[in-house]
Amino acid sequence: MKSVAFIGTGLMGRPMALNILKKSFPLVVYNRTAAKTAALAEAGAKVARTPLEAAASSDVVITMVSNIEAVESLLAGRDGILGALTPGKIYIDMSTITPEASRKFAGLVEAAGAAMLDAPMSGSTNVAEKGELTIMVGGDPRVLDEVREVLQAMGKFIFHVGDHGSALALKLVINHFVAGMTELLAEGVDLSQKLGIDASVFANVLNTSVVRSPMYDIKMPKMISGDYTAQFPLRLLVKDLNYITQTARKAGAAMPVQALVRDLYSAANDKGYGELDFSVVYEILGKKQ
Ligand code: NA7
Repeated sequence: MKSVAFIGTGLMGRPMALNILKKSFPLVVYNRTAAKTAALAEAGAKVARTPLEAAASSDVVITMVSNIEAVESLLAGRDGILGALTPGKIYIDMSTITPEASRKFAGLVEAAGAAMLDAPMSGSTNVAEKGELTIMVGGDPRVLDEVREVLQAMGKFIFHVGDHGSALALKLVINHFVAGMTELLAEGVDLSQKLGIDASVFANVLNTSVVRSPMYDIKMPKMISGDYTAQFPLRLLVKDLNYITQTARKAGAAMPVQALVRDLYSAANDKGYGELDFSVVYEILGKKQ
């Protein structure tokens, strides 16, 4: 059984690491803010003092952190993972970053003699807790085969997408839908309320119609109740929307709606809603009344 280092035990990382532990993989964890490893230590994980120490004692090293800068510092910064990525080791980055940055990191890892996969996922904290994430994988499929059981501890569906960065490219496309559809939902809820339509009738009809989405089942109650406890914090979606804009620009893809959607979420972020669930974008509409 492969030993695993899990680096980045935030909102998503913690339940994912717990699921690795539940499947009995030997696990060492590291988080910049050490207090966030407490629940994992209690569940039986070892806690490393540096990313390098975590990576040195493990066959597979996973990072699950906020953005490009975080991955870069954990990989190539002081006491970084790269120092321990010797031949035979596999590094999996599950953070949402750009395909371009990920390809650059894969170059560094391969130059050190190890292998790398980009493996972003679809699903928020509740799905992560159940171990039912959809995981997209970019990189050599033979490397994926070597770590499939580790990924299956966290995810229900594992898809190989293509070469380095391809899974992140797909992840950004999926998050374009996540953001756009939730903005459409917010507008639909707002309009239906202003037209006097009962919220539960609206929900029932929406979810038996051709535009139904499991995401609406989760996000509409948040808008109606005003309980925006974060499943996916707005600040991270805004980061993804900026990555989508950059990536689309370089690919020559015109995305006029994406630009509008990005600006709406950015406005909500600027209003101080960044730590709340991204469905809080609904509140921007409410306040226009
Ligand atoms: P969280 O809960 O915001 O957690 C982010 C994690 O990233 C957390 O462990 C942070 O450590 C870590 N982080 C952020 N910046 C750095 C730097 N510069 N160096 C080291 N570690 C850092 O996010 P989620 O768990 O919801 O999401 C993680 C990824 O999945 C993200 O890419 C999403 O878009 C999808 P901290 O605890 O702040 O010390």
